Amino acid sequence: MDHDGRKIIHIDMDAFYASVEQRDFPELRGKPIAVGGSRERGVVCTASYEARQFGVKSAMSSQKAIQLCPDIIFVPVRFPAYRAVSNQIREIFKSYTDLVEPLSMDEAYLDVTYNKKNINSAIEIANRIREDIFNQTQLTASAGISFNKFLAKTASDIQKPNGYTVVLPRHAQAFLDNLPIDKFHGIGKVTAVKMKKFDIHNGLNLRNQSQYFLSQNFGKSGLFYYNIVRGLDDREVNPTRIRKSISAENTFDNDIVEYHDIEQKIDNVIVSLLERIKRAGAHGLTVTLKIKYNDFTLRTISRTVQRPPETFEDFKNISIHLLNTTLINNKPIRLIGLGISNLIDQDAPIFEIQQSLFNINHNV
Ligand code: TTP
Ligand code: MG
Repeated sequence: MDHDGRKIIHIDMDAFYASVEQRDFPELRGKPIAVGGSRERGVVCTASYEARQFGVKSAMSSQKAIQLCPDIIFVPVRFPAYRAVSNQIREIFKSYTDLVEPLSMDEAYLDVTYNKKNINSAIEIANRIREDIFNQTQLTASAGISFNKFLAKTASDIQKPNGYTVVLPRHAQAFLDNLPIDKFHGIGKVTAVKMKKFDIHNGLNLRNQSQYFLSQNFGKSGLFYYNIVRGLDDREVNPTRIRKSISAENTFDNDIVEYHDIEQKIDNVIVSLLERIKRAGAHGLTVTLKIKYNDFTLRTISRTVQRPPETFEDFKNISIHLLNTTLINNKPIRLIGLGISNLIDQDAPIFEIQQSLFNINHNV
């Protein structure tokens, strides 16, 4: 297998919010807990491993969680506590290398090909980092170790919690061939269902497809799938990547046409977006609505406002306005996305904010 000798580690904290809650409130240890939501309403951000045994997962409604696990305890989110841990683990990463690319509060890629401690073995580095994290935070993390980002990320999920998985170059093709299609990071739920309809159930099945077939059926992502299943991923670990936007989108199992349905799907996307915005602690001035029709034509339309929208209602008003401006009647829709960009620092005073802008892009 082709590779350039890089050593990439992906680290991801185990049941992050839930573990912090169990650490800080000993009465919750060993119990099934859900962070976020309440007995009455809402969505679970994450569940402790005790609750996962009952099938409770991230993004599940709290009602469903109670059905699966009647004794589940709901705990409110405490972002400042998670952010504090996030800062601690980033300092640990930086004591090994400056090539750290955080993906969210609880996970990051590290390129340790050259590292500050001159340790040759990436496995040793990953395990020292996990040990440092445990010693400093009393929390566990899992690691994936390989020669590119895709393999490291996919590997870190395999021995969760508190484990690590190594994918060496000589084992990579077998690892990928045997990997169920749902476990490929970057292949979403809807795409996985579509692949299964083509009888693509694992990496080997995927590798047997031509580049042409994959591009025809999966658009731009087709080439990415063609490459990753061969262990080809030359994306660099980018420590300066600055987050420019935050978005959420939803691809539907069945295309939708009715205005009422479209509105309801937008509501769902707003809920996901709000959660991501909160998690990132971000504020943005430009809202963009994206609609993909069933013939794969894509429309994006955006609006820039003077104060960052914060509430569900703020987003609803703007997105319905954008929807009404761009909607093509009776054309079935397969995907709706919503994002914010033009991110601002919430603590900085807002001196100059552009006039309200209105941009429409039609891309086919
Ligand atoms: P993840 O790393 O995806 O999940 P996790 O750390 O809870 O569990 P795992 O052991 O499987 O890694 O997400 C990190 C945190 O982000 C998670 O603790 C809560 C938050 N989160 C949400 O708020 N909503 C979501 O839908 C997901 C997936 C995560
Ligand atoms: Mg995690």
